Amino acid sequence: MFSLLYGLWEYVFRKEELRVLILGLDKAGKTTLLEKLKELCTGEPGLDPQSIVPTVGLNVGRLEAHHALLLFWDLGGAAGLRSIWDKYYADSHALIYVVDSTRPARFEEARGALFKALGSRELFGVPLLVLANKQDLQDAQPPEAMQQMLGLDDLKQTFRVQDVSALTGDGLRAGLQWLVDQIRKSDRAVLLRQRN
Ligand SMILES: Nc1nc2c(ncn2[C@@H]2O[C@H](COP(=O)(O)OP(=O)(O)O)[C@@H](O)[C@H]2O)c(=O)[nH]1
Ligand SMILES: [Mg+2]
Repeated sequence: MFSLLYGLWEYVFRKEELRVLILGLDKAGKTTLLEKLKELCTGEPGLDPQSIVPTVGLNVGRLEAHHALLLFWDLGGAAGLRSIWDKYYADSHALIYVVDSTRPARFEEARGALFKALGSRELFGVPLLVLANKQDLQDAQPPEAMQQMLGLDDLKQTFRVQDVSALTGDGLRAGLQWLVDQIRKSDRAVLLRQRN
């Protein structure tokens, strides 16, 4: 009897793990973002930004926020490393795409890599949070300009552009809250639940 009730309790209150893929070009600020998210969610300081080195493989972060267990995958963004991105598509509930707002010269490359990913069948309907990063720097483009320059108005799925600084943490809580809300509303979450 106890185990039956416990099983029911676990079923009702168990927190579902939501998997979030973090993509973007190299040096966009993905790893700095993940470390800052860890700090915001746990209260413990993340890695010192000075000690973050370019990501070759994968960084993983497991965090609890907004009543959800979140598993983040931060993949290397250098051109030669982007070929492994698609191994993670099918299992992701949501996508965070990080862009360096101070580098207009790379917006076209960032747009190309994003649309290539979104063109994959395995990312169909994925909620997308685009982070216009490095807003602490003076020459950062505002999010409206980024939305236009990245051609996001052509997108079919739910998306939001959030101005953030991965270094200071500004804007990250609002972005994450939006993403978790969107995951909960998305048909994709239902599909992934059925598959697991
Ligand atoms: N000023 C500023 N620098 C940042 C920010 N985010 C990342 N950086 C810097 O950008 C560089 C690349 O960051 P990193 O997290 O390694 O980028 P990744 O290749 O996308 O993982 C590092 O020197 C970071 O300190 C930010 O929000 N503001
Ligand atoms: Mg990195």
